[in-house]
Amino acid sequence: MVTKNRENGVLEESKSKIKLPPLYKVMLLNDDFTPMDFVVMVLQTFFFMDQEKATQIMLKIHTEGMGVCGIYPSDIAMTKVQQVNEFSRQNQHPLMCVMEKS
Ligand code: TYC
Repeated sequence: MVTKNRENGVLEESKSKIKLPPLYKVMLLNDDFTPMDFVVMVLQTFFFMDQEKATQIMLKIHTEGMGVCGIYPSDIAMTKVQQVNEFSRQNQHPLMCVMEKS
């Protein structure tokens, strides 16, 4: 972008001032009780993964303790967290979905 320097009025090339929105990782935490097929279904339903990808991510969470399901702007990330946690509670599972600044 070309802007005028405040001090000397000279036109200068400067970095773009356009700010990208902050992004958040939406993650699932492992627990000992939620069935694996429920987690796979959550990943397919709320994060639009196919069966293979969902199974791969579920197993990663199961072995490593947590895993990233997607990266979104804050309002979308908050909605995903709310929807997944509400859905898990409705189905009597302790599955936890959380978000963290990316
Ligand atoms: N650990 C669970 C089990 O053995 C499966 C599981 C995977 C639970 C991922 C939560 O985010 C999770 N049934």
